Amino acid sequence: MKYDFKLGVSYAEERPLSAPLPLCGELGEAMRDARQAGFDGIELHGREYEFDRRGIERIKRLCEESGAEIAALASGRLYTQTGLSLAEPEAARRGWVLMQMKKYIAAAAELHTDLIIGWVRGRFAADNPPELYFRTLQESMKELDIYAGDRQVRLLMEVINRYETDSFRTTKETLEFLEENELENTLLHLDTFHMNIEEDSLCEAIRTAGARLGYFHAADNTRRCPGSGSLNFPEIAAELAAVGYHGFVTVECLPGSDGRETAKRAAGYFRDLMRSENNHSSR
Ligand code: LER
Ligand code: MN
Repeated sequence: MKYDFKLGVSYAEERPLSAPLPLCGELGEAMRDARQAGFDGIELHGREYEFDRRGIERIKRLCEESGAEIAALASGRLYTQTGLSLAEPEAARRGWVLMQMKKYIAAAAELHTDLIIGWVRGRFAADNPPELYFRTLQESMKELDIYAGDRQVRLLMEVINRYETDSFRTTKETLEFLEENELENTLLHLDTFHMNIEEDSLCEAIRTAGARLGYFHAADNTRRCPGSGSLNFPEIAAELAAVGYHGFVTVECLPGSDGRETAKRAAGYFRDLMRSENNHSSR
């Protein structure tokens, strides 16, 4: 079976070493490093206000100069830096969050990329019990799904493990939410690190996602560099190919002592894996 994925790597201008972002620092330099290592694109973590006219023009120019695509934009920092989520029980606060999310979506449209919806979903709380949480989140997601669809942007709903979120921890649960709410522009985003904690079988989860799979994060079982641990990436890649996935496989792993080296190793690992399968299947 032919592997036809694009390779991406996660990046933020600044990051704590505990964040699973291999690349950081100046964006143009990170894009050049990513391309040299063998990646097609870079996933950008940032705040919505950074994507103003000037910010977008700069990113476009750097993409052109380096040949890097934007694999996706990530919205998690809106939540981690403000504590506000798409499930805010208070209407004015939720309205503000939606307005910021629309800025991310507008930026994604200009950069021809998609938007990750992960931590910004928020969590249950004493004043936001599950029933209210899901009702509010549904409203938010329906509004953003239409807004994104009108701009040819896809929303990528990341399935995240129980230690970081209260819901959308499995592929099945997340897929049901998308289907029940008829979110036509929202796709599943799987991450091998979270899947290894929550799913009985990683390959079965990929099959469950099937054609609704829109984005994929790769780290090994320890969340270190793919290929360093016990996850079976040849099997995972074969399953991605079997469901017809052609999107980005983005390395979102811990940087270790040298994030650039880690990124290089991860790209090399996936390039070898793809090359050997593609040589084999063309014989
Ligand atoms: C969270 O653990 C995660 O996987 C990220 O993609 C969210 O920023
Ligand atoms: Mn992830």
